[in-house]
Amino acid sequence: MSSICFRSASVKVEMFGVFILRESLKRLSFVRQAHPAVRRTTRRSFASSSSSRRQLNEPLSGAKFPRVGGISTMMRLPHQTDTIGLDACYVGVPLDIGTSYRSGTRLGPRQIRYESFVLGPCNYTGAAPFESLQVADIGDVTLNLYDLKKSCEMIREQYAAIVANGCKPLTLGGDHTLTYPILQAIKEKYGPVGLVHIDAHDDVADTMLGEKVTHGTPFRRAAEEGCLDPKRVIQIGLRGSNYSPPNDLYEYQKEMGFQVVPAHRCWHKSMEPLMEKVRNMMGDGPVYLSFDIDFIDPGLAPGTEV
Ligand SMILES: [Mn+2]
Repeated sequence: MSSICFRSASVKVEMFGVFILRESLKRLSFVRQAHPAVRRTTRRSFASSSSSRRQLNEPLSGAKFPRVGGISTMMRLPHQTDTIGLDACYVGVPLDIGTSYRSGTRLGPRQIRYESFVLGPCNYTGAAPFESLQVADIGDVTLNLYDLKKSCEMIREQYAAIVANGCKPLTLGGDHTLTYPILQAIKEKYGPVGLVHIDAHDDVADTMLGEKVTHGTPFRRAAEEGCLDPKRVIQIGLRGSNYSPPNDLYEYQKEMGFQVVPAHRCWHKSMEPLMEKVRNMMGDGPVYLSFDIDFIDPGLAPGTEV
């Protein structure tokens, strides 16, 4: 998602599912060992019986239908209104009434879909998710944009239905408030999950302007309600100015046992050792991935919120 340039507001991309994470990590290591042509052949021969029987969706090719046309779905995948038969689904949450600064992320899902038209089904790293997963775009959840708490309840209810059959949601946001009700729904089905949170901010405030539910509080609320497995939580990329001196930073995370990797610990070095650590931390349990566009330097992704 980092290739998407979205200028007007911050955008969260959320992914859930240990299967997807494990598969993509496997492929990232596999790609170093084989030429793409060899790898394609090999992977097809390993296709599971269920996926080889199924007709899997593919993003509509720009060679078959003009990129500027077609239905405006994520990656030009088919649209369906439920998750029947899906391993994973793209779903938008056009919410921005939980933000403390610049609004506009309600336009995020629509804009991410627009920018995704140029994406193909695989790339040079060897990632080819549509060869083994059935994926579709199920559109956006409905919200009440005049009532944040009501919207959270609506998100939780709709995500409970989305994950009920095991489908893994790939969420296009939307401000970070939305992660709290999604994690509530996921906990109902899977119990506490690991969390890989990539962001400039930790989003574990207790309150903002006296409110418990905001874009700066989702992970504290989720932890309080047992949605997270604290020993499998890692926050990567935190940076910027703070209200506390350096020695007092991350008190909450220390108390909870969360791992924190500030941005300056990522500079000028390979991320491979860190990713190895993340893989070991997460193990075989369910994992939720939350990616905030402001993890990317504003020089490359300007105009985000906070
Ligand atoms: Mn952020």
